[in-house]
Amino acid sequence: MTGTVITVAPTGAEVSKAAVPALPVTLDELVQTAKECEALGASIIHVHIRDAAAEPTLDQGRLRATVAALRDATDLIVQLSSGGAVTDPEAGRLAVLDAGPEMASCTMGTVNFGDGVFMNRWEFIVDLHVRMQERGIVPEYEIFDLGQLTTLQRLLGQYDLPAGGHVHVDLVMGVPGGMPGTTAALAACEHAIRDLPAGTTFSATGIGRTTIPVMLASLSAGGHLRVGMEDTVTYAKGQPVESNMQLVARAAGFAQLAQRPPLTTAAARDLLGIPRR
Ligand code: KMH
Ligand code: ZN
Repeated sequence: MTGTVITVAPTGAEVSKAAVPALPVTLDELVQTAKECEALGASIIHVHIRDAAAEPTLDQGRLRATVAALRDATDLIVQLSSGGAVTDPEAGRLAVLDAGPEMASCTMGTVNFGDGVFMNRWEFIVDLHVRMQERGIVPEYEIFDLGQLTTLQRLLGQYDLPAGGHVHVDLVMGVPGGMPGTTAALAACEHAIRDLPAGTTFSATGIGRTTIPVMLASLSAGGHLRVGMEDTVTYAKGQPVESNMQLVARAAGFAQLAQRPPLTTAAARDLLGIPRR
Protein backbone atom coordinates (compact mmCIF):
# COMPACT_ATOMS: atom_id res chain seq x y z
CA MET A 1 0.00 0.00 0.00
CA THR A 2 1.20 3.48 -0.85
CA GLY A 3 1.73 6.45 1.44
CA THR A 4 -0.92 9.08 1.96
CA VAL A 5 -1.80 12.08 -0.16
CA ILE A 6 -2.89 14.84 2.20
CA THR A 7 -5.01 17.60 0.72
CA VAL A 8 -5.49 20.80 2.64
CA ALA A 9 -8.70 22.76 1.98
CA PRO A 10 -7.85 25.89 3.96
CA THR A 11 -10.67 28.34 3.26
CA GLY A 12 -13.82 27.15 1.45
CA ALA A 13 -16.75 29.40 0.66
CA GLU A 14 -18.96 28.95 3.68
CA VAL A 15 -17.03 29.90 6.84
CA SER A 16 -16.99 33.62 7.59
CA LYS A 17 -13.81 35.43 8.56
CA ALA A 18 -15.77 37.38 11.18
CA ALA A 19 -16.81 34.16 12.89
CA VAL A 20 -13.42 32.43 12.46
CA PRO A 21 -10.58 34.98 12.44
CA ALA A 22 -7.96 32.25 11.86
CA LEU A 23 -9.44 31.49 8.42
CA PRO A 24 -6.90 32.40 5.68
CA VAL A 25 -8.62 34.81 3.27
CA THR A 26 -5.93 37.14 1.89
CA LEU A 27 -3.34 36.00 -0.63
CA ASP A 28 -0.59 36.47 1.94
CA GLU A 29 -2.47 34.40 4.50
CA LEU A 30 -3.12 31.69 1.92
CA VAL A 31 0.50 31.50 0.74
CA GLN A 32 1.82 31.36 4.30
CA THR A 33 -0.67 28.61 5.12
CA ALA A 34 0.31 26.71 1.98
CA LYS A 35 4.02 26.82 2.79
CA GLU A 36 3.49 25.63 6.35
CA CYS A 37 1.06 22.88 5.35
CA GLU A 38 3.48 21.62 2.68
CA ALA A 39 6.22 21.40 5.31
CA LEU A 40 3.88 19.32 7.50
CA GLY A 41 3.03 16.81 4.75
CA ALA A 42 0.28 18.25 2.54
CA SER A 43 0.73 17.68 -1.19
CA ILE A 44 -2.46 19.21 -2.65
CA ILE A 45 -4.11 22.52 -1.83
CA HIS A 46 -7.83 22.85 -2.66
CA VAL A 47 -8.40 26.55 -3.17
CA HIS A 48 -11.39 28.86 -2.80
CA ILE A 49 -10.55 32.54 -2.76
CA ARG A 50 -12.06 35.59 -1.08
CA ASP A 51 -12.38 39.24 -2.10
CA ALA A 52 -11.27 42.35 -0.22
CA ALA A 53 -14.30 42.02 2.05
CA ALA A 54 -13.40 38.34 2.74
CA GLU A 55 -16.44 37.17 0.77
CA PRO A 56 -16.14 34.24 -1.69
CA THR A 57 -15.28 35.31 -5.23
CA LEU A 58 -14.43 33.76 -8.61
CA ASP A 59 -12.66 36.92 -9.78
CA GLN A 60 -10.37 35.89 -12.65
CA GLY A 61 -7.53 38.28 -11.76
CA ARG A 62 -7.45 37.10 -8.18
CA LEU A 63 -7.62 33.43 -9.26
CA ARG A 64 -4.66 33.86 -11.62
CA ALA A 65 -2.64 35.73 -9.02
CA THR A 66 -3.39 32.99 -6.51
CA VAL A 67 -2.28 30.18 -8.83
CA ALA A 68 0.93 32.07 -9.64
CA ALA A 69 1.73 32.87 -6.02
CA LEU A 70 1.14 29.32 -4.80
CA ARG A 71 3.30 27.92 -7.61
CA ASP A 72 6.02 30.37 -6.78
CA ALA A 73 6.07 29.66 -3.08
CA THR A 74 5.40 25.90 -2.98
CA ASP A 75 5.47 22.65 -4.96
CA LEU A 76 1.92 21.86 -3.82
CA ILE A 77 -0.49 20.65 -6.49
CA VAL A 78 -2.77 23.64 -6.95
CA GLN A 79 -6.38 22.51 -7.21
CA LEU A 80 -8.89 25.28 -7.81
CA SER A 81 -12.47 24.74 -6.73
CA SER A 82 -14.93 24.79 -9.60
CA GLY A 83 -17.64 24.36 -7.00
CA GLY A 84 -17.36 27.86 -5.65
CA ALA A 85 -20.26 28.90 -3.44
CA VAL A 86 -23.82 27.62 -3.89
CA THR A 87 -24.78 31.02 -5.28
CA ASP A 88 -22.14 31.03 -8.05
CA PRO A 89 -23.39 30.79 -11.64
CA GLU A 90 -22.26 27.98 -13.95
CA ALA A 91 -20.40 30.36 -16.29
CA GLY A 92 -18.26 31.69 -13.46
CA ARG A 93 -17.51 28.19 -12.24
CA LEU A 94 -16.44 27.08 -15.73
CA ALA A 95 -14.25 30.18 -16.09
CA VAL A 96 -12.20 29.04 -13.07
CA LEU A 97 -10.39 26.74 -15.51
CA ASP A 98 -9.11 29.82 -17.40
CA ALA A 99 -6.86 30.58 -14.43
CA GLY A 100 -4.73 27.59 -15.46
CA PRO A 101 -4.61 25.33 -12.39
CA GLU A 102 -2.97 21.90 -12.55
CA MET A 103 -6.05 20.38 -10.98
CA ALA A 104 -9.67 21.41 -10.39
CA SER A 105 -12.61 19.92 -8.56
CA CYS A 106 -15.54 18.53 -10.52
CA THR A 107 -18.64 17.53 -8.56
CA MET A 108 -20.65 14.54 -9.76
CA GLY A 109 -24.18 15.68 -8.99
CA THR A 110 -26.60 18.05 -7.35
CA VAL A 111 -26.89 17.85 -3.58
CA ASN A 112 -28.75 19.68 -0.86
CA PHE A 113 -26.10 21.67 0.98
CA GLY A 114 -27.41 22.75 4.35
CA ASP A 115 -30.12 25.28 3.53
CA GLY A 116 -28.80 25.74 -0.01
CA VAL A 117 -28.64 23.58 -3.12
CA PHE A 118 -25.27 22.79 -4.70
CA MET A 119 -26.37 22.53 -8.33
CA ASN A 120 -24.44 20.29 -10.74
CA ARG A 121 -26.52 19.40 -13.81
CA TRP A 122 -25.36 16.53 -16.03
CA GLU A 123 -24.63 18.86 -18.96
CA PHE A 124 -22.57 21.09 -16.68
CA ILE A 125 -20.59 18.12 -15.38
CA VAL A 126 -19.85 17.02 -18.95
CA ASP A 127 -18.78 20.55 -19.87
CA LEU A 128 -16.35 20.74 -16.94
CA HIS A 129 -14.93 17.27 -17.62
CA VAL A 130 -14.40 17.89 -21.36
CA ARG A 131 -12.88 21.34 -20.88
CA MET A 132 -10.44 19.92 -18.33
CA GLN A 133 -9.51 17.13 -20.75
CA GLU A 134 -8.86 19.68 -23.51
CA ARG A 135 -6.66 21.83 -21.27
CA GLY A 136 -4.74 19.09 -19.50
CA ILE A 137 -6.24 19.97 -16.11
CA VAL A 138 -6.54 16.93 -13.86
CA PRO A 139 -9.94 16.66 -12.16
CA GLU A 140 -10.67 15.61 -8.64
CA TYR A 141 -14.18 14.18 -8.82
CA GLU A 142 -16.10 15.31 -5.75
CA ILE A 143 -18.58 12.75 -4.42
CA PHE A 144 -21.23 13.84 -1.92
CA ASP A 145 -23.40 10.73 -2.18
CA LEU A 146 -23.07 7.10 -3.25
CA GLY A 147 -24.99 7.44 -6.53
CA GLN A 148 -22.56 10.10 -7.73
CA LEU A 149 -19.98 7.34 -8.21
CA THR A 150 -22.36 5.77 -10.73
CA THR A 151 -22.60 9.14 -12.44
CA LEU A 152 -18.80 9.20 -12.64
CA GLN A 153 -18.78 5.73 -14.18
CA ARG A 154 -21.27 6.96 -16.79
CA LEU A 155 -19.22 10.10 -17.44
CA LEU A 156 -15.99 8.16 -18.00
CA GLY A 157 -17.81 5.59 -20.16
CA GLN A 158 -19.25 8.26 -22.43
CA TYR A 159 -16.48 10.87 -22.41
CA ASP A 160 -13.30 8.92 -21.67
CA LEU A 161 -10.59 9.21 -19.03
CA PRO A 162 -9.42 12.56 -17.69
CA ALA A 163 -6.16 14.29 -18.57
CA GLY A 164 -3.24 12.18 -17.34
CA GLY A 165 -5.32 9.00 -17.51
CA HIS A 166 -5.63 8.56 -13.76
CA VAL A 167 -8.96 8.80 -11.91
CA HIS A 168 -8.99 10.37 -8.45
CA VAL A 169 -12.12 10.97 -6.40
CA ASP A 170 -12.73 12.77 -3.13
CA LEU A 171 -15.51 11.62 -0.83
CA VAL A 172 -17.05 14.65 0.87
CA MET A 173 -18.92 13.12 3.79
CA GLY A 174 -21.21 14.53 6.43
CA VAL A 175 -22.63 17.47 4.45
CA PRO A 176 -26.23 18.04 5.63
CA GLY A 177 -28.00 16.73 2.53
CA GLY A 178 -25.32 14.24 1.47
CA MET A 179 -24.03 10.89 2.71
CA PRO A 180 -23.11 10.56 6.38
CA GLY A 181 -19.51 10.61 7.59
CA THR A 182 -19.45 7.02 8.74
CA THR A 183 -17.27 3.97 8.22
CA ALA A 184 -20.27 2.17 6.68
CA ALA A 185 -20.81 4.91 4.08
CA LEU A 186 -17.12 5.06 3.27
CA ALA A 187 -16.99 1.27 2.87
CA ALA A 188 -19.96 1.42 0.48
CA CYS A 189 -18.14 4.05 -1.59
CA GLU A 190 -14.90 2.08 -1.55
CA HIS A 191 -16.84 -0.91 -2.87
CA ALA A 192 -18.38 1.17 -5.68
CA ILE A 193 -14.97 2.64 -6.57
CA ARG A 194 -13.86 -0.88 -7.51
CA ASP A 195 -16.16 -0.56 -10.56
CA LEU A 196 -14.20 2.49 -11.75
CA PRO A 197 -11.04 2.15 -13.88
CA ALA A 198 -8.25 0.08 -12.34
CA GLY A 199 -5.97 2.17 -10.19
CA THR A 200 -8.61 4.75 -9.23
CA THR A 201 -7.60 6.44 -6.00
CA PHE A 202 -9.75 8.19 -3.44
CA SER A 203 -9.44 10.61 -0.59
CA ALA A 204 -12.08 11.42 1.99
CA THR A 205 -13.03 14.30 4.21
CA GLY A 206 -15.59 14.42 6.98
CA ILE A 207 -17.41 17.68 7.62
CA GLY A 208 -17.51 18.95 11.20
CA ARG A 209 -17.36 16.31 13.87
CA THR A 210 -17.12 13.50 11.30
CA THR A 211 -13.56 14.52 10.44
CA ILE A 212 -11.87 11.99 12.74
CA PRO A 213 -14.02 8.91 11.99
CA VAL A 214 -13.71 9.61 8.25
CA MET A 215 -9.91 9.99 8.49
CA LEU A 216 -9.57 6.69 10.32
CA ALA A 217 -11.96 4.90 7.97
CA SER A 218 -10.21 6.24 4.89
CA LEU A 219 -6.75 5.21 6.08
CA SER A 220 -7.97 1.73 6.93
CA ALA A 221 -9.62 1.35 3.51
CA GLY A 222 -6.53 2.45 1.57
CA GLY A 223 -7.79 5.98 0.96
CA HIS A 224 -6.10 9.35 1.20
CA LEU A 225 -7.00 12.35 3.39
CA ARG A 226 -8.38 15.83 2.98
CA VAL A 227 -8.53 18.17 5.95
CA GLY A 228 -8.85 21.90 6.46
CA MET A 229 -10.94 24.76 7.73
CA GLU A 230 -13.23 24.54 4.67
CA ASP A 231 -14.57 21.36 6.29
CA THR A 232 -13.90 21.62 10.02
CA VAL A 233 -13.53 24.57 12.38
CA THR A 234 -13.71 22.60 15.63
CA TYR A 235 -10.63 20.60 16.60
CA ALA A 236 -12.30 18.78 19.48
CA LYS A 237 -15.47 19.32 21.49
CA GLY A 238 -15.43 22.94 22.65
CA GLN A 239 -12.02 23.60 21.06
CA PRO A 240 -11.94 25.77 17.93
CA VAL A 241 -9.39 24.96 15.23
CA GLU A 242 -6.37 27.24 15.64
CA SER A 243 -5.06 26.87 12.10
CA ASN A 244 -5.03 24.66 9.04
CA MET A 245 -1.58 23.54 10.11
CA GLN A 246 -3.05 22.01 13.25
CA LEU A 247 -5.39 19.90 11.10
CA VAL A 248 -2.66 18.87 8.63
CA ALA A 249 -0.34 17.93 11.51
CA ARG A 250 -3.04 15.71 13.01
CA ALA A 251 -3.72 14.06 9.63
CA ALA A 252 -0.01 13.48 9.07
CA GLY A 253 0.23 11.92 12.54
CA PHE A 254 -2.67 9.56 11.81
CA ALA A 255 -1.08 8.63 8.47
CA GLN A 256 2.21 7.85 10.21
CA LEU A 257 0.41 5.69 12.76
CA ALA A 258 -1.27 3.81 9.92
CA GLN A 259 2.22 3.24 8.45
CA ARG A 260 1.17 5.17 5.38
CA PRO A 261 3.25 8.34 5.81
CA PRO A 262 2.45 11.52 3.88
CA LEU A 263 3.62 11.42 0.27
CA THR A 264 5.92 14.14 -0.98
CA THR A 265 4.53 16.49 -3.58
CA ALA A 266 6.63 14.72 -6.23
CA ALA A 267 5.29 11.29 -5.24
CA ALA A 268 1.72 12.62 -5.16
CA ARG A 269 2.22 14.06 -8.65
CA ASP A 270 3.41 10.66 -9.91
CA LEU A 271 0.46 8.89 -8.31
CA LEU A 272 -2.15 11.28 -9.73
CA GLY A 273 -0.65 11.63 -13.22
CA ILE A 274 0.32 15.28 -12.74
CA PRO A 275 3.69 16.31 -14.21
CA ARG A 276 6.49 17.04 -11.75
CA ARG A 277 7.71 20.60 -11.75
N1 KMH B 1 -18.63 25.22 -1.55
C1 KMH B 1 -19.47 24.16 -1.99
C2 KMH B 1 -20.77 24.70 -2.47
C3 KMH B 1 -15.82 22.20 -4.50
O1 KMH B 1 -15.03 22.98 -4.00
O2 KMH B 1 -15.69 21.75 -5.63
C4 KMH B 1 -18.85 23.36 -3.06
C5 KMH B 1 -17.52 22.82 -2.80
C6 KMH B 1 -17.03 21.77 -3.73
O3 KMH B 1 -16.79 23.24 -1.92
ZN1 ZN C 1 -14.32 23.25 -1.97
